[in-house]
Amino acid sequence: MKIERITLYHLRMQLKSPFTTSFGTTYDRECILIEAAAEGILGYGECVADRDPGYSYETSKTAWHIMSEFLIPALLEAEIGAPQIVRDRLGFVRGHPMAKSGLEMAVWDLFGKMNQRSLKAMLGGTAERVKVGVSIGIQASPEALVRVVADYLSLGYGRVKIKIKPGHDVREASAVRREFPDLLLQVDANSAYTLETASALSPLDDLDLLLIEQPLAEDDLWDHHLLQQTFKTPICLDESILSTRHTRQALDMAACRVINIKAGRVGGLSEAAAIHDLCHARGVPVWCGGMLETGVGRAANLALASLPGFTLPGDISATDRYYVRDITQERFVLNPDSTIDVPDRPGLGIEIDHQALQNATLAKQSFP
Ligand code: NPQ
Ligand code: MG
Repeated sequence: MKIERITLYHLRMQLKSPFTTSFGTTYDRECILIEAAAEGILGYGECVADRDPGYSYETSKTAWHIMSEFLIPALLEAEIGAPQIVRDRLGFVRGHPMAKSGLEMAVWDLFGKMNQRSLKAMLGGTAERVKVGVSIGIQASPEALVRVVADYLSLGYGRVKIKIKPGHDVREASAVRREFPDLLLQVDANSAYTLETASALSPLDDLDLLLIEQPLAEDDLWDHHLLQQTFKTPICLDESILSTRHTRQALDMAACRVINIKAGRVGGLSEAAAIHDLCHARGVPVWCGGMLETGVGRAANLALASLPGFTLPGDISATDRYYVRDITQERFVLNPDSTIDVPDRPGLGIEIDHQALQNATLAKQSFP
């Protein structure tokens, strides 16, 4: 197969409620939708880089630049026998995993539609429904946080992740634990601590948390190893894990006991599946992270999370949790057992709501 045309859409989507992490507050989420055309079929992918370089160095504009100047020309030239070759084909560009991942996703969707196979089937997924949870931003006070958690529990979410940062950590997590003694609860610091300041987190070790996510700097596996030695609670790495190689090294180093897998962070679904395979073989639990995806990226997350090693609930919430108006026709709904059904139609299994897409589009460009 040869891709005949690729169209990029720079989107801005209004969140239903602001989302605050240790690196800032987001009101409007930016991303890039990729549309790849071949043999009369359209495949879609989502690049999860945001307007600001808070979670990662990539932004919607760096991703647009890297895709349009380097990645797309290489893809348009290539004979693509399978989605798995995209990773190698784009390997000449250093870094920029979110840009690569969005393009690869569009190729997976194209292939699935051409061959009448779901992404789940192509990746080797097994589950028909996947366990999910909700990620809750930093709130004004512990009391406000407890109220927001209660609201999500009433909607049926069985696992909650709360964002923390210095000054908004132990009191918040303790308040939630006191109110909900049996809740599956975890925290995410997005790299807000150092080995020194993380000593303030030691009371978290008595709260029976599922895990503590990315407390230290993304490029600091060794200090995560030192910190893990002082905690019973598993440390989970997110930002630090950019490849299967990092995964192996982090596990060999005992820098963590759990891995968060996001296709965008690791350069695509192929690499994400490879990290899953490595962890599964070593008996290390993994779960599917989230980047406030639109319905497009969320469909891919559900397919990925259907692989057998995804034993912890993912940061994949129902459509209602995110946007005033999403760009897919599909609404993902939460089942009463805190699961979401994995799409089983060809490719990602979604259809674009073209009116919603048009409303969200800031810029659009086709190549060639
Ligand atoms: C995480 N996600 O696990 C990420 C971080 C995150 C659902 O907690 C704009 C761009 C907003 C990137 C919010 C969740 C974001 C973002 C959160 C990344 O660390
Ligand atoms: Mg995280």
